Amino acid sequence: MLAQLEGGTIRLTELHRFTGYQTRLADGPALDVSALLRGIDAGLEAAAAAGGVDSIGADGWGVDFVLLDERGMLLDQPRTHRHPRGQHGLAALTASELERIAESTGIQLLPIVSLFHLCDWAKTHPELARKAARFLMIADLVALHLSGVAACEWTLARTSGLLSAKTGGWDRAMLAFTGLPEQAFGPLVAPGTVLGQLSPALQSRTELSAARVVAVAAHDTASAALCLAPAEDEAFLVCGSWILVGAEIADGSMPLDAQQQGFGLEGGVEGRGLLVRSLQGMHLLRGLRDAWARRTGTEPSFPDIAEAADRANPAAPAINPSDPLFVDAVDMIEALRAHCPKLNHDDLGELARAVYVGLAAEVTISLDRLEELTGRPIRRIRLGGGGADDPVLCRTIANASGREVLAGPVEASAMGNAMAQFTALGAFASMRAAQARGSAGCDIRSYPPSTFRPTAEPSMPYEKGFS
Ligand code: LFR
Repeated sequence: MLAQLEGGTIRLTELHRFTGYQTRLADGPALDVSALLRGIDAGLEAAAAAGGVDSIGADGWGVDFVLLDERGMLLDQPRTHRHPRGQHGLAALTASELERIAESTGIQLLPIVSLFHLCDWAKTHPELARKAARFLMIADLVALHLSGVAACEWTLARTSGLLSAKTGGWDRAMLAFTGLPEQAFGPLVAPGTVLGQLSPALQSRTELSAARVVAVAAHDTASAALCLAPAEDEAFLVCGSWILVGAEIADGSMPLDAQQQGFGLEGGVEGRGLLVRSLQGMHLLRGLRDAWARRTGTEPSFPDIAEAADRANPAAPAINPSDPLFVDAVDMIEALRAHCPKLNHDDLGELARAVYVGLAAEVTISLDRLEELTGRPIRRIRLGGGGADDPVLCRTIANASGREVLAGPVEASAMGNAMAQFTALGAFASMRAAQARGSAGCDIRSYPPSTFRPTAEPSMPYEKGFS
């Protein structure tokens, strides 16, 4: 994304979009790092063609990581957070160990957390584990590729389950759980830190001239929250593959009971904490689209799916999207059938509606819990990410939760990323100042709640999902 500052507001233009860096090995889902970095380089070439840039920053999804040896080579092909090893790592820990992890780190105890993946990987690869010289999250790996500087950006490292919620630094007891050498966990840097310059090799390869590489709020959720800037009586909802429901609170003060209610405390910018619950999100609709395309030979568009859901039988059941069954579902229609046999799996609209209504119900439950935990009423929802483009999702959430949804921008993370860069370059006095003006040009759509509340029998009690 190209970000340009015009009269104090930020304008985003898409330069290059790519996929193809997710792959599947015999043991489960993995990442193709070369494809990822090739896509980044193609983006740099597009930036050069657009006239060049002053700075570059990488943000990305949480919890996925790589391990490098002392020559900077991958020790093993990274598996994604959807890989079953996270579940194995978590299951191997005792209840008191898990309690200690929850207390020290403030994380949600989900199988996707890096700590659980590392525990299992180190146990099954003891030889390789001994050689681990550098642990990096994916956006940090991209920043290393850009700048040659290996650093762990703090909001992103926070998703690993390896940082102390009290000190903000690596938690040595957590590192000990992983069984990796402590030295592999290098310096942590705050969002807004200038890491260095675009490496000379990349400059000549992409024809992009010198640009600063900035560590932004590298966790996409933290960048999105920075853009969405929720007020005291607002929650943020970042709707991508995962849906993150949360509110900003003072960092370091985990409300009592928050983790039992499925929430964790993550890192925001300028000392803010994000009280967040992760729900499975648009991944369910994407999986449904792909499975439908395989069955019928025609790929429905997302607007087609949303429209079909809108017209579907209102008496059909809804699903609980937090069923672990969906995390790594290879065939989403089969997974929906296994989860709820009563659904008509030959009816795309009925399947999609079950997802929409289930998502909206989980969001509503999360918002109600958030109100209780923070003691603050939530009157509005600031919704960013891909879901902001889906009127059926926005309307269903507004109606189910009885709260106004303010939807947009779709590229909330990229906008927050740009805010951190412009602040680091001195164009804004602080990230708060960037928040106040930066996204003023974004198109925000309002979805007021209607008095009609969709009801559907849940196929599984909502308490039973893993979050
Ligand atoms: C959202 C996100 C979530 C993390 C999920 C998985 O994009 O960063 O915070 O739980 O991705 O990586």
